[in-house]
Amino acid sequence: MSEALVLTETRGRVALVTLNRPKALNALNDALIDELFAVLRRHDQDDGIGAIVLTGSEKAFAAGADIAAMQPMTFQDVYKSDYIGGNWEALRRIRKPVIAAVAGYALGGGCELAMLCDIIIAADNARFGQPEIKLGIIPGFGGTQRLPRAVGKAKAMDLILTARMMDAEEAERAGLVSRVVPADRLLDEALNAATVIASMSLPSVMMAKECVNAAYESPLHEGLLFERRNFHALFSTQDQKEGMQAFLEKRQPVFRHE
Ligand code: CO8
Repeated sequence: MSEALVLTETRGRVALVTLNRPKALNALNDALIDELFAVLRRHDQDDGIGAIVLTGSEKAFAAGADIAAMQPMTFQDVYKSDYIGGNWEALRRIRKPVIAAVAGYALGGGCELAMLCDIIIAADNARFGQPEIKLGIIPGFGGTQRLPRAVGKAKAMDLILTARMMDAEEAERAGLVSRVVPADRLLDEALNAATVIASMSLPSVMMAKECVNAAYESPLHEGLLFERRNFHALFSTQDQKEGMQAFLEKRQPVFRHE
């Protein structure tokens, strides 16, 4: 039997998901994305999971879409099969927080996959870039849209038009990455952050993610209303009563995630 392209294990309420195509630097092909989506969806639907960490190898989070698979494709092939539609697009619908723990290369589709996650924590050896222009194409999985939102137009244009890579420190300065840690601390740091998130009330975590994402897609007045309605809705949860009661009693809350 061929080895799984995506490995997963759970640690308490946290799921760790590892891209497992190290010899090809985790180049993303349809089979890998299908497995990734199946694994993420399973964790998303599991009440026992509160947050997910997505990682690659020490050398590469993912070096992009599989160039060998793409090279012979024609317009008809990619258009008719809706290449990078399907499960690629469906990754957007994962509702629990996903932390990308990035070591080594996150290039092209790999950088785009990291940007699809909710938080990026980078090892100090991480390198980000959208080098598609060198292949005679452009980013196709959100790079031209999410990168400018994360780092601003000037830096996004620079990276996309020159294909240069940005190191972890520059990525943090630019706002793409939330923390940079020594490479040997990467997984611990990401798992610790995920454990903190998973200890919070799940409905509030999911609504917070939904509201922050709405900031990207709606005018301010609509986003504010969306936030306020979700804020109101959380007063219907047991966890809101417990969270506030625990504060008043000066103890830690015991959330039931409902
Ligand atoms: N696709 C297929 N195979 C790859 C890829 C890739 N993207 N990246 C690396 N590999 C393979 C190499 O071919 C090599 O295989 P082999 O050992 O059989 O020759 C193996 O991985 C190791 O790679 P290198 O020998 O090149 O390793 P180096 O350390 O010398 O270089 C680099 C590392 C700099 C990362 C180099 O491999 C590289 O430049 N890779 C390509 C990066 C790139 O151009 N990425 C963009 C791809 S296009 C894209 O992502 C389109 C996005 C559209 C949306 C897709 C959604 C995911």
